[in-house]
Amino acid sequence: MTRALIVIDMQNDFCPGGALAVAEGDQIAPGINARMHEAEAVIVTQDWHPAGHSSFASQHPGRAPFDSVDMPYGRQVLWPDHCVQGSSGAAFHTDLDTTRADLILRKGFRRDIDSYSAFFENDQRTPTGLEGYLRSRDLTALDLVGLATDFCVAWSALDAVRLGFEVRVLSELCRGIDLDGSMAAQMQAMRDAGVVII
Ligand code: VGL
Ligand code: ZN
Repeated sequence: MTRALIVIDMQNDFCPGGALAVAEGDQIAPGINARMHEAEAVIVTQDWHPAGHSSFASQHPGRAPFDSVDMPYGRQVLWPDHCVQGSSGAAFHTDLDTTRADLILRKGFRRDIDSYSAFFENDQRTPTGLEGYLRSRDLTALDLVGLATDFCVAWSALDAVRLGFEVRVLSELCRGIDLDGSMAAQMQAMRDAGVVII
C-alpha cells in the first residue's frame, strides 16, 4: 500500500486577501510543505476557472455571492469570481513549496460545470482523471489537506472513499469556509462515510 498526499487548492484566492478568502488559509502552508517532503507521492490540485464561469455570482443577474441556484446537475453555491485561469489569484500561495509535487491537477475548467472534488465534477459523474492516475501508480491510501475543508477537501474525501480508497483528512492542515453550518455538516458526512479525520 502506498500513501499519497493530496494538497487541495492552496491558492491565493483562498487565502487572506484573496477573492474567496478562507480564514487562516495561508497558515497551513508550512505544515503542508513539511508533509510533502516526507510523502511517498504528492498530488496538488488547482481550482482553474475560465472567466465568466457559471459558478460565479457575477454571471447570474440578481444573485449575490453565497446564494444557491439550481444548475442542470444540481444545487450550486454561487461564489465571488475566483481562481480565473492565469490570474494571480489562481496561482499557488507563495508560502506553498510545490517543488515536490508529482502531479498538478487542474479542475473547474469547464465553463458550465463546477468541480469541487479532485475526482469528479459537480455532476458527480464527469471524471477528472485522478482516479486512473492514482490506480495506475498503485496509490491506494490518501491523506488530504488544504482548502476548503467543507467544500473541495470534503467533496474529494467523500468521492475517494466511495471509490474504495483508504482516506484520511488531516484537519490541522485544512481550513474551512463554514457557510450555513457546512463545516459541521461536512465533518459529520465524512465521518459517516468512513473518512478518518485526524
Ligand atoms: C472551492 C468554492 C469554490 C474550494 C473552490 O477549493 O473549496 N470552494 N471553488
Ligand atoms: Zn472554484
